[in-house]
Amino acid sequence: FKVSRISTKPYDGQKPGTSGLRKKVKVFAQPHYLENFVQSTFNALTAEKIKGKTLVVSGDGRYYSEEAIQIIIKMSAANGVKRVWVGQNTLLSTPAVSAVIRERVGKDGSKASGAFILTASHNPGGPTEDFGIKYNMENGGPAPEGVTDKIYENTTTIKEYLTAEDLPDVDISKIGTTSFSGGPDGEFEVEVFDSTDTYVKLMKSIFDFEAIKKLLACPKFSFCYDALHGVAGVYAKRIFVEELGANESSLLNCTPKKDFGGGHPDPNLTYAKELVQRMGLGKTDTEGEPPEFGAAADGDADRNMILGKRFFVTPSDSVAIIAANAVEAIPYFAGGLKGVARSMPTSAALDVVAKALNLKFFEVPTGWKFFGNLMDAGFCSVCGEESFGTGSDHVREKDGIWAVLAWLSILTLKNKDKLNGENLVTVEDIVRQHWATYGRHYYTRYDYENVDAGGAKELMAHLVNLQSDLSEVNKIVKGVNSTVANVKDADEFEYTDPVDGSVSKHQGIRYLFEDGSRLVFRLSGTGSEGATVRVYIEQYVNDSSKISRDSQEALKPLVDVALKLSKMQEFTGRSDPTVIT
Ligand code: VG1
Ligand code: CO
Repeated sequence: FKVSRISTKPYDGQKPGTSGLRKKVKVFAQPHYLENFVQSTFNALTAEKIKGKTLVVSGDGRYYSEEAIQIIIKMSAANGVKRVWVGQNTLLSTPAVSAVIRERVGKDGSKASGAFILTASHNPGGPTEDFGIKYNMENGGPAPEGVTDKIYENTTTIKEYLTAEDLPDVDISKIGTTSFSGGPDGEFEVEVFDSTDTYVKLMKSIFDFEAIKKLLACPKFSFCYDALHGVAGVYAKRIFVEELGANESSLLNCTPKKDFGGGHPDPNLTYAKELVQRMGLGKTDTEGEPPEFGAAADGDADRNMILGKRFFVTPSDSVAIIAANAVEAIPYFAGGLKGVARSMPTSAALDVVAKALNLKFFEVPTGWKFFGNLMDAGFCSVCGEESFGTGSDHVREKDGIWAVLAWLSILTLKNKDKLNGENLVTVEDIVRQHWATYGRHYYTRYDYENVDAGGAKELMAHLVNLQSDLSEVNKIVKGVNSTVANVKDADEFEYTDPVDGSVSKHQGIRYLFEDGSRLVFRLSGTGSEGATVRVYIEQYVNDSSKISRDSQEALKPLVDVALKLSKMQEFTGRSDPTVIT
């Protein structure tokens, strides 16, 4: 094949956000748009990290993935990449990509040095919806800010890209290797492989599948998993049904679709409607008794929502409960946890566990890329975000299926003597027991999606301004509700990476109250249109008579304060949030 140099001009706005570049499909489909980003990535990595190497290219299978993969294959060949690995039918979950980079060995002993992940994660897909791309490094984790900044810089000056125009399209529906000769750097190869093998092997090395199987076989236990038509379905079938013996009818929406069946593949109480209904949490009653355990994933299967019968587990509690039980419940952690970490807006439930168990603890900015350095340095085993992301150092991404297996392992542990008749310990029991031991962090997040970007910026600027005068802040607080504690501190979160010393500024506006309550305000970095304002609201109670309230009710005074302090309605024109989690 021949290498062509194609002239191009920069596009505005190719700055990767919290997790890669996400735009409408029609933006990505403009001439040279994707090509500019891919070439800018190659240039940022430098030829040394590209030439002769193996790259993984796959994703959640959303609309435009097939076209994008063929483009990236041709550009890889032209840039001197030796080998491209593609999951069958373009499919690899984000955590599976991470696992493939870290674990998979090719026939000739080759290992991957990085990956393009094609996903916009929890954003909807289809011709009028979102596509996305991000680059992961040789440790299996998202490119750090140093690299994404360089990629962005390159997109602003790019003049040409390299591609192999005459390379025929590769059939990515069939497993096998296709070789092409005659390139300037010798042979080039595309290998299409099974999307699940490497990942399933890894999961089997972490969890006790035999024990979990017994729980699933117990007549008193029932299970339901909703993949929201994302890539998780492929793994759910293989792991829950084929390996663990769950009934096929336990699976909802487990056939991946390019447009996620028209839905919003975000596992929360608003968008995972069918599962919420089945678990008895819907507005109307379901027919019959809901399952004991339910879970859902987002489009690329790195997120998870955990539900019990008529019971929602807040993600911030979920990671704390996993950390508290990991050593006993999960063979991978039998030797102990190296440490734990959470993102800043995530509740302090994990902090309390870390303290009680005397574990190293870290608070990082939003986005999984910040956990990777801690894990590589051996500082952290389990980590999580309030945004339905939970994971461990088995890969360098959050992992939706892993979180479900972790919960199944905890349920297995708590029920090990009960499988022959007695009533089972439920998800709700486990959470309530946790609150009784460690106290409860009431937690909620209000999202105002797709508001005017200008208004959102002004709102944030106003909140920063306000921080200079806490007596003024406390006047507003007391004016809204005199029972709310005083604000004792307010700042913008800034993070210095303890491993490489890099500094990330402006990572969210915090208001910290005397009783430990917190309000956090951030703008989303994953949207593709307008702006999304996120408000995180948290309150800790350690008095056992106060841990059983409804969380929206308990948090109402703080929510009122948040809306007043931020002048939410004034700046965004919204009287209500789009989503409450
Ligand atoms: C959101 C979440 C963040 C998560 C990120 C990627 O980012 O808040 O916690 O890491 O999505 O998740 P933001 O900037 O929109 O708040 V996913 O599942 O899109 O890879
Ligand atoms: Co995701």
